[in-house]
Amino acid sequence: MKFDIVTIFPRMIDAGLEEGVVGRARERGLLDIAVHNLRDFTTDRHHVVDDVPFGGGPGMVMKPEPLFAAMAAIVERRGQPGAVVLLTPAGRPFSQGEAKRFAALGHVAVLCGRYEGIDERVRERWATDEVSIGDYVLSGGELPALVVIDAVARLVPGVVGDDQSVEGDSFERGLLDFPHYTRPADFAGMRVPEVLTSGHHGEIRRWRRRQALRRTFERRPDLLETAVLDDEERGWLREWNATRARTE
Ligand code: 4GX
Repeated sequence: MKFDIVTIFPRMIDAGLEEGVVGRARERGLLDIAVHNLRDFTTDRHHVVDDVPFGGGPGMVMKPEPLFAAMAAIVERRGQPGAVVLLTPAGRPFSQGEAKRFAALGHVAVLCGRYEGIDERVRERWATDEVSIGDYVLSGGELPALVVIDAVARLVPGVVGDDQSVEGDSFERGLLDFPHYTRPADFAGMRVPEVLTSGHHGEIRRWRRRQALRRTFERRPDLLETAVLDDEERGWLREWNATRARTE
């Protein structure tokens, strides 16, 4: 999987991609990630990347020329990406489904904006996808870019050691995760649920499914609209809904 990131803060991107499973996957050659410093694509003495907005108003806008030059260089040196992703609060909400789509493309370029945003002509010519990581305002697209790259990279075969671990990820199943415990079985009187130490693997799986569903029911009922459930899980939901209806 190939990524190209365009930013005025390349060290911020580098730092976020050096650690953990993504860092190790890069070392192993599973991920080919190139970070491009936008200032390298300026032609003026002071490496200026922003300018005042036409029409007036506060803040600055990223100039089109360096961004066009960076994208042209990426296509030339690295090939045509399957997607050019612009991080912006005005984008489609990022999701596990979007991450899967990007992973399947094999080569993704990511544009990190700063200031009030980028010249609209960059978006028109280059952006194939506009993505938001959530409804809050950040100072730039670098942190969202790291979020997107991390979520996509984990879906590349071999990046996460254990494929079953990815399949079990909460949003892969459309439900929140179940609670996890490790040793000691008794920590200052706080005991691990007995079923987990019972060795009854069928009962453990059942308990975990029920806990995952219960958490989703309580915290993120919106996810239940699209979750794939079996008969037993639908039965649990019916019970919990009936209890809620009776106590309201
Ligand atoms: N999810 N920001 C981008 C500057 C900007 C604005 C418009 C391009 C177009 C954000 C988010 C986010 C703040 C990153 C504004 N660049 N991005 N930046 N939330 O808040 O993705």
